[in-house]
Amino acid sequence: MMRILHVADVHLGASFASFGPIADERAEAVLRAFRALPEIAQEHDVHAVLLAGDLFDSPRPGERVAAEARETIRRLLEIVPAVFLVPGNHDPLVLPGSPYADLPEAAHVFSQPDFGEPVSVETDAGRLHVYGLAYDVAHSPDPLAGFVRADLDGVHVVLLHGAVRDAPHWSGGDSLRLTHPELENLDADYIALGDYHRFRPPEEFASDGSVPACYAGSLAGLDHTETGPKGIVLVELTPGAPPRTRLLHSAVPSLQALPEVDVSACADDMETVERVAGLVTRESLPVVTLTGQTEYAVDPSRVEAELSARFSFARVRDRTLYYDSARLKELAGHDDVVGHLARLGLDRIRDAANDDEVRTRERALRKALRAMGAT
Ligand SMILES: [Mn+2]
Repeated sequence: MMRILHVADVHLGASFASFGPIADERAEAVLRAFRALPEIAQEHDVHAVLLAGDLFDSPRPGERVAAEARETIRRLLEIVPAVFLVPGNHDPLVLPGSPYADLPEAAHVFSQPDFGEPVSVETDAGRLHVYGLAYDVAHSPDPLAGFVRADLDGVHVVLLHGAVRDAPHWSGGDSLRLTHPELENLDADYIALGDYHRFRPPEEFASDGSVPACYAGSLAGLDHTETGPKGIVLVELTPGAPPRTRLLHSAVPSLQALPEVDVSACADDMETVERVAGLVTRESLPVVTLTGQTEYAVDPSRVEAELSARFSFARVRDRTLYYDSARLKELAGHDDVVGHLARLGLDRIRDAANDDEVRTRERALRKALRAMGAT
């Protein structure tokens, strides 16, 4: 059985700006996780490593990043007989000074826009043939049509960076576009994909294993939308059988999506914070959406600040509703400025044309009440 590490979308040199004050820390953690690849390759006794594009966040990511990549790939080549790379849409080979040109010679970078003959290597688990290309829309908009499986014994693997049409991240741009039938017809034992940032095993392409394609996903969430476990894929390949894949989690803290946390029983922001905190898995960074009809006016920025202090990073989206609360009705009954404000706000909410407008108007009312110290 042949074992391969499939890595994609590391985005070395990315700013991680969406992580605010911990952006630099996050960038360092991602770099550390990347540097750990040789140890992981050794631990799992793999026969080859595939990097499926967007290793770098930009075509010219700077000398430090280039040197780190060079060094890690050099160390990888001490562990495995072969490392294969394709560029991605973030790090195309179009500009001079690409860090891909600087990698150790034994690493194989596919730099041509068409599939040619595979690159073949001998491994302890037999021969491995890898096909790849550097997508160039101007040269060849549909390079998959040119794929020919070589008549050679061993395991045949295709390495690509591209967007599959039925994937949620499908979008325009100059990315390689892949269709389901194209992948199904590609006569390969494994199709290692990069571009989509969530792990998508072959079973998600076809439940019967007929499409041996897999997205490794990003090594770590690049922004707070990339929730869930991230890492690298360990692939086990036996000729004639569907590939078996397993996600090895990276050590970079993952973002935990908490899509609907009902906080209607919470009496204030601190109780809301406790409620959320109790749901967060150890070492995860919460990305939470608060819901429910509350009896107090949630201050999402305060909740986010408190959670960030505990978990080093948090994102809070507020979908709670307050306008139907007994507390607000009581405020509206006051014969003073606060009562007037509450009545005005409630009237405006009642006249709202849709749910979005309700939420916008409610948020405005909450802000106004908060400013008056009356929530
Ligand atoms: Mn990417």
